[in-house]
Amino acid sequence: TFNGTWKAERNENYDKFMEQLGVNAVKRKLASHDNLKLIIQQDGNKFTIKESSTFRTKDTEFTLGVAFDYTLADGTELNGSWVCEGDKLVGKFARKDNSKELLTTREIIGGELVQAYSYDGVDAKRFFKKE
Ligand code: MYR
Repeated sequence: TFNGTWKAERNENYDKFMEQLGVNAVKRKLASHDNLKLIIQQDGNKFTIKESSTFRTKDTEFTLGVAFDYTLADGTELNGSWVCEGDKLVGKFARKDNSKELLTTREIIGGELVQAYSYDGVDAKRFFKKE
């Protein structure tokens, strides 16, 4: 289950990933230790994600398989959806400004929530520990 409060602990290749997205160096530096916390609540096909970081707090609700709009902390707008594949959540989003795909997955590995990201040939991961 994804339910719980998850705090970002470490990143893999996240700086390169953000660079590919076009995030400038100053913001990337801040974003690399943004104290991101996700409070995830799943009720059947419905998810509520309460996100908080040094940049903002944001509540997002979505239903698996149903597309929704989501704005990144830097203002980049996405549209897409999450689906469930086995024990994995798979998110397929596209940037509204250039239509390029942003793929992301969430899975629990060894008690950690691992979120993987892929954009324009660059892959990254963030690892979250349960609070
Ligand atoms: C959610 O489930 O938390 C809401 C929808 C997430 C959409 C995809 C998130 C990609 C995040 C990329 C971070 C890049 C930072 C510049």
